[in-house]
Amino acid sequence: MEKYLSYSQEVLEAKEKGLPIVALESTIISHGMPYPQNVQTAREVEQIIRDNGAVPATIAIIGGKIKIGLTDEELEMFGNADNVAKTSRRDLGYLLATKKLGATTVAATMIAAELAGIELFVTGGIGGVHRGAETTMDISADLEELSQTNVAVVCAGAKSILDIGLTLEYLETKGVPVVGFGTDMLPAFYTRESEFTVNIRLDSAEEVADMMRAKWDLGLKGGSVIANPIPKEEALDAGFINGIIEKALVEAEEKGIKGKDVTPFLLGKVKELTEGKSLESNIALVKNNARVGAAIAVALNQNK
Ligand code: PSU
Ligand code: MN
Repeated sequence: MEKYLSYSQEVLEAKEKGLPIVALESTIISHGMPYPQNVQTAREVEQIIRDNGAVPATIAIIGGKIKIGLTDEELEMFGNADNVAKTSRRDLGYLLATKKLGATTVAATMIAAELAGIELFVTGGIGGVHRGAETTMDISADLEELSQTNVAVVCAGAKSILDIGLTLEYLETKGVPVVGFGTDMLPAFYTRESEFTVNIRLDSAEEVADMMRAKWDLGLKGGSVIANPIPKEEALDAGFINGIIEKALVEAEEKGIKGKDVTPFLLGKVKELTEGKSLESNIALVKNNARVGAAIAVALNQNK
């Protein structure tokens, strides 16, 4: 196993000292945001995690290894190269064997984090059940991963490019806890609320850590969705953003966008149609998740 894992100096030291570590994904860098905001955000998110008492580990596939913790040059490369594959569970073996560059999705980052002994992962948005999935069967591998891999995932809820109701049903079937962090409503990424409630509300990092520990102590496999609402000042008007998402969905349909290209296409389109406002919100919510995630990682390190 260790032959496929490689750690940055910072993460290696954190592991030796038993410090709290927060995993971060690289698809958000390579396929979720444009250059150079992607690299700048990745750096700032790492720093927020350090400032809040944990050690960041951005994860990606390089040279036949799963790299846990990227150097500054590697972050730059993943933000700017056009030969980086979006890497989910199905792609890991192929990318390691061929030594190609891979940016890890939520699913692949969870797998890597678990292999590296990291219990907490911060991102912006998870994949889910897409609208129209009853005919396309487009359901993100992220959801299956949440049901079987032992990593808690902090995100800003489910985006309305997805069918939020079906995504919640899927998670319920698979036994994945969906926690509203300081909220009774499931946040919808760009907005603080959706029309759906969560069934678990927790108000502190310690409560989240205790819930995860109890689940894992029981031997129950899988992670959880810790849904943390975007800060008020950065949230978009629900009517405005949902109208734009509708337009983006129509265009994706007309262009015949399929498979792994759907989510990056929709994110790019929404950014274009909001004239960059969605990107600003996206950056703000990831940073907000980094603060909460670092606190949960600290608490998980204390209740081991
Ligand atoms: N949502 C975002 N930004 C992202 C993603 C989702 O707001 O960058 C990425 C994540 O890496 C997630 C992936 O795991 O998209 C889901 O892709 P798919 O829907 O193809 O499973
Ligand atoms: Mn998909």
